[in-house]
Amino acid sequence: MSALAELEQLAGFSNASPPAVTRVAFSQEDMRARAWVKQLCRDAGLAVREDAVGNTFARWCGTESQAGAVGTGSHIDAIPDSGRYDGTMGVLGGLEAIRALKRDGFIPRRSIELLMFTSEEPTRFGIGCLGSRLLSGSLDPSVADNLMDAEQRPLSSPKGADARRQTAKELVKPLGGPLNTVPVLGGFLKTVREAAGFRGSLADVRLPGDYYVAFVELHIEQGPILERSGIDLGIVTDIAAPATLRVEITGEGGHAGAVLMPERRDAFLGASEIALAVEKAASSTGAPDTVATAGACRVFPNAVNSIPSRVTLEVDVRDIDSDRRDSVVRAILEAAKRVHDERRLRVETTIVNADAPAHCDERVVAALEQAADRARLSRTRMISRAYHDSLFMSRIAPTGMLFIPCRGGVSHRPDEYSAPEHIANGVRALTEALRLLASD
Ligand code: HGY
Ligand code: MN
Ligand code: MN
Repeated sequence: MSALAELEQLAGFSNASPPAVTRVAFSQEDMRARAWVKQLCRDAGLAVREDAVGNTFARWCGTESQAGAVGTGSHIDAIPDSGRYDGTMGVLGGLEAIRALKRDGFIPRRSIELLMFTSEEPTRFGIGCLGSRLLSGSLDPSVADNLMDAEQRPLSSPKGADARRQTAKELVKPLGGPLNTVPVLGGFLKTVREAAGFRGSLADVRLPGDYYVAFVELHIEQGPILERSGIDLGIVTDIAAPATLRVEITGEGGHAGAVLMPERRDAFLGASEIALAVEKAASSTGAPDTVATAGACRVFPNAVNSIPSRVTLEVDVRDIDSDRRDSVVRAILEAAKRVHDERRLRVETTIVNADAPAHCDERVVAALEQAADRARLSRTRMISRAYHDSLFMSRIAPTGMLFIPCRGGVSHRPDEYSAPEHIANGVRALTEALRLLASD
C-alpha cells in the first residue's frame, strides 16, 4: 500500500534527525510537506484549495455536488522531536481510502473531501487546533491573527507593552472565556501566514453548518488500550476537554554567588512550586481521566551563575469532565497566587484556552462500527484523551474518529510506531466508512 511508503517520505520533511520528526506549522519543512501532499491529491484527481489560514481541502466531487459533503482528514504538523504517525495517518490514510474507492470504481453521491488542518499542535502559536478552531467559528479571527509567534515571543511581556495581563489574584475565580490574551510586541500569526502565502481574511475561514454531513478522522490511539486488548480499531465516543495556561513569573535576577539566600526572589523556584502544584491538583481528583503537565518552561537569562529573573511556564490540563478539569485549573491558579504572595514574585496567569469536551455523533459512530464489521475487524468504543481537530469539527458536523493501535501507546516521541497491518486495517475501515457515508 503506497500510504506506508508515503508516511516514510512525509517523515523526511523535518528538521530533526531521524527517527525523530519536527515539523512546526508554517516552517520551511511544513510548507514543503504541504506542497508534496497537495501534489499527491492532485495526482489522485482531487480539486485542491486552501483557505486564509492554510487549511487545505482536496475534494472528490460527488454526483450530487451541492449536497453536504463527507469530510475526512487530520494534520501534518509535528511537535519538536516527535513521531511520524500522529496526524499524518489521517491525511495519508484518508487519501489512500479515497484512492481505494476510485480503484474500486465507486461513484460517490456526496462529495468526499480530504482536509489537512493548519497548526493542530500548539507549538508555534501556543494554542492547539488553530485551523479547526477557525473553521468551526471557535476562535475570534482578530484574536487569532494577533496570536504571538513563539519563535519571536519575548520571555515575558516586554516593558511598556500594552499587554493586558491579569495577575493570579484576578484570575482566582470561575474560569473566564477561553482566550484572554491581547497582542503584545513581536510577530503575529497574520505576519507569518501572509509570509507563507495565505492571504485574505480569517473571518472567511468559517464553514457553514451544513457544509459537511459527516466528518471522520483516522488517528493513532496515542494510548495503550487497543494494543493491550488486541483489538483492531477504536471507535471514539468522546474527546477530552483541554485547557492551556501560560504562567509568567517575574522575580529579581542577580549574581548566583553574591546574593544571599534570604534576599533572593528566584523566579524558577516559584515556577517549580507551581509545576508541583499542577501534578498534585491533577492527581487528587481521584479520577483517572484527569491529567496535567507543565510541558514547557523558558528560564531567563538561563545562565548557571545567574539567578532566574523571569520564567514562562506553559501548562496543559485535560479531563473528559470539564467541571473536574476546571477545578484543577482553579487549584493551579490558587497555587500561583500563593507563590505570588509568599515568594514576593509577580505571577501573571493567562488562560489560553479552556474547551468543552466533544461527543461524537451516534449516527457516525454506528457507521464506523458497520464499516469495521464490513472490513471484518474487531472494534471497541473508547474515549480520546488526546485532543484532535475532531474536537472542533464536532461543532459544525456530525463527527467520529477511528483509532488504530500504536506500539506501547507511545506518541509525541521519536519511537512512535504503528505496524503496517494496523495502518492497513485503519485505511480499510475508513474506506468502508466513506463508502457508507458518501452513499447515504
Ligand atoms: O496534544 C494533543 O492531544 C494533540 O496531539 N495535539
Ligand atoms: Mn499531537
Ligand atoms: Mn494528532
